[in-house]
Amino acid sequence: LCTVFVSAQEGSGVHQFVSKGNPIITHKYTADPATLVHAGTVYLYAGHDIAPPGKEHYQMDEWLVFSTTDLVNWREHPSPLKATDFRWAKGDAWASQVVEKNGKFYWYATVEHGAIHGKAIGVAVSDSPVGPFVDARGTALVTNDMTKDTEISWDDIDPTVFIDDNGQAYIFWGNTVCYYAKLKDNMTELDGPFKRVELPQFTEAPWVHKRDGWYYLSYASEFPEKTVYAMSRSIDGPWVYKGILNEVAGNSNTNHQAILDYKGKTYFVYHNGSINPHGGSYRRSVCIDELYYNSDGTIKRIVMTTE
Ligand code: FUB
Repeated sequence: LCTVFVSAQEGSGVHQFVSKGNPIITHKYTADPATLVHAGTVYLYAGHDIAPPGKEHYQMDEWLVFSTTDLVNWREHPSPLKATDFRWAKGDAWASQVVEKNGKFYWYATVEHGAIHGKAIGVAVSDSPVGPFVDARGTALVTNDMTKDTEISWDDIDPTVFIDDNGQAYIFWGNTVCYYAKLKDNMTELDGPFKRVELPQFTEAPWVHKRDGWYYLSYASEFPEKTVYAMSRSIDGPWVYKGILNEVAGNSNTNHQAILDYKGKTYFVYHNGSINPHGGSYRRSVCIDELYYNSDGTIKRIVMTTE
């Protein structure tokens, strides 16, 4: 891996680096980005790919957090959460997202459950966007034995949480089937039964955002994946498929997006496998490109500056 520029700040555990284009982080492999803006700062949460060269499977033990106020100069904070910080989990720090509600930060994360076969979703909480985070429940929020629609044991992955203008929070997640449910005001319990979202060729990685009265649900479709999106006037649908945002992102089967509004621009944050020679689907790297809307609210196809 090539290090762009890294300098340790004595004693703080925070490292600084300058991003010189895509991928934005080159001193370690980062995947499954999720972004949060808090008090004028962008926080980027990512999984940490550590599969050694030659291992063609995910190896991910912890999540990482980075912050910036210009998308160029970055700070890397000490890892604030590991999969095994959920004591009921046995590993696999897969995709996650952090949201803020009532001054607390809630981290919804995919892990492998230790006792119930398959992937599960936990939630950790902190008073700070950079942690420390602690398991908020002591048990999983969603487990594989709750959702019976598929044969696979990894259908309960990739949580994304969206808080609507009235304060109501929703969690969407899934692989092969996209599920969603309301969250209670405490953010740590489902509020009522979960439902399915009908979407064409849904694979995984849902991300929900809202703009000018439209709800947008972007997601990974097919495999290798492309990112596509649907729009709706209601969070409960019906969702109308609107097309492709980007094609397979350079040398990785997955590209797991987040959509970030910051300082008047919108950004498409995703990962690719472009760092050679080892990159690929299990050694991924976060990238950022601008996202543009058409006047009718639809989204233009992303121009990936790496390709
Ligand atoms: O990083 C592990 C898995 O790969 C994620 O949960 C999926 O979204 C895909 O990116």
